[in-house]
Amino acid sequence: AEPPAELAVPQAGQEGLLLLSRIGKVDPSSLDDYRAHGGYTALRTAFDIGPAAVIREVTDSGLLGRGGAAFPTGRKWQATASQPDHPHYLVCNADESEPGTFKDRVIMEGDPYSLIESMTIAGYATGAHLGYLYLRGEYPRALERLDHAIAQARARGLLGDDVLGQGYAFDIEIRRGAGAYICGEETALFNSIEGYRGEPRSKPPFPVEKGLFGKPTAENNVETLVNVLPILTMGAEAYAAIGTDKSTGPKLFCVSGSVERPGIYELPFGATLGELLTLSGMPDNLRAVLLGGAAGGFVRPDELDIPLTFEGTRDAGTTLGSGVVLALDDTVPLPRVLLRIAEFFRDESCGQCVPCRVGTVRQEEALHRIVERTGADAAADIDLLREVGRTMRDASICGLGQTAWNAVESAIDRLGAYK
Ligand code: L3W
Ligand code: SF4
Repeated sequence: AEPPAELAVPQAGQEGLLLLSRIGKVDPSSLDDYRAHGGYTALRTAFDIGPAAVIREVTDSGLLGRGGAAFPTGRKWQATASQPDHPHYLVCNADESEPGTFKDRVIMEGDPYSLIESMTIAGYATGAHLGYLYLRGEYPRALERLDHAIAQARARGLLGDDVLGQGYAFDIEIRRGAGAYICGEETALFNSIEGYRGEPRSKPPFPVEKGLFGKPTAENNVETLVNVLPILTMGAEAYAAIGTDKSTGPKLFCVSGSVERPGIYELPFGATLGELLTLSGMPDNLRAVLLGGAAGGFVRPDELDIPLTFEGTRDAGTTLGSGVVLALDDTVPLPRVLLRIAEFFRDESCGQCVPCRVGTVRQEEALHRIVERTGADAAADIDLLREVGRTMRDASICGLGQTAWNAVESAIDRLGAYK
């Protein structure tokens, strides 16, 4: 098969970046080069201060999960570390499948050792000795680079029975997904690793208590984990000074669609949507922006002053999700985009619960009738969409069903789609 194209990182090599600083500069196949670019200083700091202090730093930094749900990482690590049941596991969620999301791929392909170092720190803090890296199956280059990096780290005593000679044992195993979006949901991911169908479990119990193999598990997104490196090297206080009070630190944004310079951008939380789009070359005829991915929502060109923070997007009635910013100009047929999103959710529903299994089919059918003008009454179909959407949101087991109507709802209510 053709190797996948390298992804665009328009800011690659720019000074002052915290997450992308090594991308394009460091040789991703060289442990020595990683070390020459500051690699493994954070792990040394972690060993110097001990696991409890690492968790304290992460808590004080205000770091929130970057996979979309913004749960406090320090709280998750503390809850895992304090469980009496053993063993504890660390799971890195690298099943990056949200449409329009490609930030984790850039880190894994361009700076793979940073993820290995971060996972080692997370394992140390939470009392885990084994970390699973669950990688999206369609990321062959990331697999190759991570495989190589893990082997090198093992050979050089940075993974294994005695990491850095500090008496701490930690190793990483990669598990590949097989193309199912639902396996990015943390408990479906555990089932997939355990060899079962990738179906979400009911929560609670939360993974911190009963996760992988029924044991206490800290599960974090790739971007969440690599933020731990600047937190430990610069200190929680300096890190927390970046961004806003409630959304601290830097954030990676995945900009795609009708822009001149698509790719991954790193900005401190608090920049506005308009500032990001200006950086990436906004079109004059912008029609809408999909924020947060298929599970997110559309905003209008007159809403570009929305601050890119968890609280700012929530206050504006939308979501930051995993950082998707998909721009659509007025030549893009919006109803077709909505139909495509509905097809995606219908395809990816695991079918375990009725509201989502049936609702995603009914949603697609209604949108299809509206687009093809085969229905008797478009207004009645929009009413049906609302009813089905509400039921999916209220009664689905997991985030897929709960968010499957978000984009369509926002297109109807904010963009006036189908009028
Ligand atoms: C301990 C409690 N832990 C919650 C943990 C929970 C999980 C995290 C968030 O993701 C998002 C959605 C979309 N004690 C806890 C606790 N936790 N309460 O915190 O939990 P939750 O349930 O709010 O969200 P979630 O189901 O993990 C839903 C996004 O995911 N999404 C797609 C994302 C795609 C990517 C990608 O492709 N890279 O990230 C789809 O829905 O934004 O907000 O760990 O265990 N009391
Ligand atoms: Fe499966 Fe959908 Fe139910 Fe989630 S909401 S468990 S994806 S059927």
